[in-house]
Amino acid sequence: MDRKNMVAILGIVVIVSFFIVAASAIISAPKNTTELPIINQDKQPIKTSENGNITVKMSMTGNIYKFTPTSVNVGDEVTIVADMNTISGCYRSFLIPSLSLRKYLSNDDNKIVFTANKAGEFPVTCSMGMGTGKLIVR
Ligand SMILES: [Cu+2]
Repeated sequence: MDRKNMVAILGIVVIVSFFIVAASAIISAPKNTTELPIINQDKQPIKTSENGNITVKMSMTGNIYKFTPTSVNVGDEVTIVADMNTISGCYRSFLIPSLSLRKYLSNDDNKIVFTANKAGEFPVTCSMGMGTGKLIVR
C-alpha cells in the first residue's frame, strides 16, 4: 500500500471518528431538567411509573435542603433532581450519610438515583456539615 492510500484511509478514519464522537455527544447531552413536570399542586408524591419510580425536586433555602414531595415510599426508585439555581458552593457536595449516598452536584449532573430500601428520616448535609434537612421514607 503506498503512502497516498495510507493518508486517505487515515483521513477517512479521522472523519468517521469525528462524526461518531459528535453523534454520541448529542445523544448523551443532558436534557433540560428544569422543565420536568415533577411537582403537582398539592405536593403529593407522584408516581411516574407503575414500578414505583419517583422524581423528587431538591432545592435550597438558606442552609436547608428541601424536597418536593417531602417523602417517598419504601421500595421507590428515587431520582432526586437538584435545582442548581438554589444550590451553590460547597452545598453542591451533597451527602445522605445514613444511606451512604454522596454526590458532587453540577449543572451537567444534578441527579441522584437510588432505591429507598428502608423507612426512616434521613438527614442530608453538605460535605462540610453546614447544610441541613431530611428526606423521609415511609
Ligand atoms: Cu458546606
